[in-house]
Amino acid sequence: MEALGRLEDLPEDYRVELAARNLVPLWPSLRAVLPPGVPARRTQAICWPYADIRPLLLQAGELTPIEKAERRVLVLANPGHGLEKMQASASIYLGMQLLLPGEWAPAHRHTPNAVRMIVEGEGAYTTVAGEKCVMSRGDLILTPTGLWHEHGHEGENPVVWLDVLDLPLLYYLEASYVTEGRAQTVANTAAERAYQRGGVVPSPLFARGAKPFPMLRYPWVEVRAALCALADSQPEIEAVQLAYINPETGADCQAILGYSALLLRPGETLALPARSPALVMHQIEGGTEVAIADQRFTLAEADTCCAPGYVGVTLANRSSEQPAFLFLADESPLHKKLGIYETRA
Ligand code: GTQ
Repeated sequence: MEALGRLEDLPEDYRVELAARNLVPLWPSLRAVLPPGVPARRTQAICWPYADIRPLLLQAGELTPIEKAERRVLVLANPGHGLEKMQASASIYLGMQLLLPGEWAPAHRHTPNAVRMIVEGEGAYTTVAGEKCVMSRGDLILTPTGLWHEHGHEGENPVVWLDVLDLPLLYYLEASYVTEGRAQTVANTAAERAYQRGGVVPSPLFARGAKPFPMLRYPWVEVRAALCALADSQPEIEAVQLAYINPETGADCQAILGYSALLLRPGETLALPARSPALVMHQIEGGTEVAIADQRFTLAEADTCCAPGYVGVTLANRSSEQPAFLFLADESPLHKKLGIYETRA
């Protein structure tokens, strides 16, 4: 590929003329914005061990009362983007949130979509659009765009969860904002029970549900059991992986980021192909050796790491006796909608 003219090749007075009129020559930057073959990526392969986060998060609990934080979160920031950008990848935000017994994080709703993966503790809940979603370790709770949500805690010990949002994308689109609200009235609980069996959905008087987000809580006991059943029933399957979907449509459960749960069989090594979206991995149970290009991480329970797009990722269960369970988040729904989704061998 031919080298193109540089900015310095242009006469100073010409460059000044251009800048004065808010004009920029393309050719000195063309290769930077359209690099050959593989995109430029700021996203670095990074691991955030929970053992590092936990003491600092508990310290935040002592330093900053919930009233002064609204959401008491330490953001898992990728240094490749600059820490102040609060990005794990181009489109993914990750935060570890702490709620102490008796605390309440007030109701609001915002344009970014959020999900929570519960990391530790019992007794907390999120109320989403009037539905009280109990938080237990490994549960996935959706807070889709525009739905009211607030967090409360009726238990005895700190509760911690991982927030995953498409905030960086919405912020970049100049479409990220919040609306404050009053405490919600709990209208119903455990609507997820209506969708507990795969292949059947409620159809009262021949009518199907019309809610865009019918299922808000995906209990870990159910997902774990489904993973184990899949591993048992299909020993030849390439990967024991389940997608979190909208049970009414079968589509991804949210529009921008995609979520799945993965079981690594005892002793299993799984090579994920290089794909265009960035990928976040969070260890729910067990331990995993992760290889991302020439980087190596060891994930213990509650650890989180991320990989840029267009690189292969290899996952190896550290145990030869127990399965390992991972929660995966990626940008594939977005890439598919944009028509830029790719897998490379
Ligand atoms: O719990 O509503 O990590 O609004 C960032 C923004 C969590 C939340 C975050 C939020 C929330």
